[in-house]
Parts: sequence; structure tokens; C-alpha cells
Amino acid sequence: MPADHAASAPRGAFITVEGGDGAGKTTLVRSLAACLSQSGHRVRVTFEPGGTELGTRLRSLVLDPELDLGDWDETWLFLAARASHVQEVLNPALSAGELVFSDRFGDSTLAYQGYGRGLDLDRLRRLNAEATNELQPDMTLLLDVPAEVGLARTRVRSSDGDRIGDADLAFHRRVNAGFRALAAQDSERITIIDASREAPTVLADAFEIVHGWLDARGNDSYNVAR
Ligand code: Z5A
Repeated sequence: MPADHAASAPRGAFITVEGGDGAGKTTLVRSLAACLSQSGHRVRVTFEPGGTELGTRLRSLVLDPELDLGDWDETWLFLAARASHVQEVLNPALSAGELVFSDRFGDSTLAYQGYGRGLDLDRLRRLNAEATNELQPDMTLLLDVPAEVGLARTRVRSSDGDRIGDADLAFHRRVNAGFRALAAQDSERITIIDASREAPTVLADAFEIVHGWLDARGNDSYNVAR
């Protein structure tokens, strides 16, 4: 592509929502997307593991409580799902100028497989960079809730177990502490939101943060109201 075309090509915005199990990510992403669509943004909602045919199949494998998987085997499955998600969903949507929300992305691998399982963080960062071809979120909202509160929410919703959700409380506490450590290391990108409050309060905070960030960024190619 000629340089002048590359400079003027639309590029959407990529926002991820992260947090431990039951933090309220799915609830927030859906309602945030609805609010932003109503204010004229072209919004895409997607999630990991999933969002593609391969991702959906890998998701059922990696969460299957009957399957005995090693920690690195588990990691490769998440990375393969991510690579297809980037190629088939995220890059095309961003190239089309959309405002993309992903329920989980690379920080989940660092928090769960790195801080939770104890795998080498530098290696995980390198593998994440390879799987995503270096795609990084422009902004990340980290929903922070005590592990026991999040797990209680998911257990009220469903009694079906999964390989990762069923890990012990100490594992989920390490994951949450890992997310907070990632936010401390990259405070420009990651904003922590107290997700122990009621869902409408969490939504109001998140909307203000995202709206303010979009205004400050000033690039409204993903805004059809332009
Ligand atoms: N995983 C990994 O290990 N490595 C990776 O690289 C990636 C993922 C990408 C994905 O399964 C699993 O894979 C996940 C991490 C791991 N671990 N597990 N298990 P998943 O997508 O099924 O799991 P999840 O991401 O944790 O989703 P979740 O359990 O559905 O949680 P959530 O999306 O954060 O919460 P929610 O569905 O919006 O809400 C849960 C319930 O709480 C529901 O009944 C809501 O109505 C309620 N809720 C939501 N917000 C609130 C508030 N604010 N107050 C009270 N109740 C609320």
C-alpha cells in the first residue's frame, strides 16, 4: 500500500475487558456496546477463547473438565485461538474502522497461565506477541473483584464446572493479583474498575472512561455520526 494510503487508512479502536471469573466482563461489554452504538459508534463485540470457528472448538477443549491437559498444552490452545481471532476478526474489524471490544485477550494468558499456573512470563509475552502479530489493545478495562465474590456469582448462574473455573481459590487469587500487577506495570493502557459494585454503577464508570478516552483520542473514524 502506498505510504499516503497507509497514513489515511481508517483504523478503529481496540478495547479489551479483563478480570477474573465472574468479574462481570460479559455483562459490561454487552451494555457498554449498546450504549456506544446508541451514541453512533460502529461497535463490534467479540471474546476469547472463541469468536472464530477454531476458537469455539478450542474453547470447548480447553474448558473440558474431563480433559487432562498440561499447563503448556493449555497455553498453546489459548494462543492458537488468539491467532485465529486476530486474523479473522480483530484485524479486519479494525481495518474497517470499527470500535472493537474483546471480552479477554492477551492479559488473560499472562494472568492465568503466568501468575496463576506459574509459567514464565517473559516467554508468554513473546508468544503472545507472535500469536497476535504484535497487536496490542489501545485500552484495557480491568474489572477487579475479590475471587470469592466472582466465583460465587458464576456458581449462582450455573453449576456446570469447567477445567479452569474449578481450580482452587488460591489459584483465582493469584490470577487476580496478577491482573493487578499487570495494571501497575502498564497503567497508561490498563484502568482498574472496582467491579464489586452493582452492574449499573460499573457500567457508568466504564462508559465515562471509554467516552473520555475516545474524545481525547479525537479520531472518530469508527463513529458513523461524523
Ligand atoms: N482463560 C485463560 O486461562 N487464558 C486465556 O488466555 C484466556 C482465557 C483467553 C474462559 O471461560 C476461561 O478461560 C476463563 C479464563 C480462561 N476462566 N475460567 N473459568 P469463560 O469465558 O467462560 O469465563 P469468564 O471469562 O470468566 O466468564 P464468566 O465466568 O462468564 O465471567 P464474566 O464474563 O466476568 O461475568 P458475567 O458473565 O458478566 O457475570 C457473571 C454473573 O454475575 C452473571 O450472573 C451476572 O448477571 C452477574 N453479574 C455481573 N456483573 C455483576 C455485578 N456488578 N454485580 C453482581 N452480579 C453481577
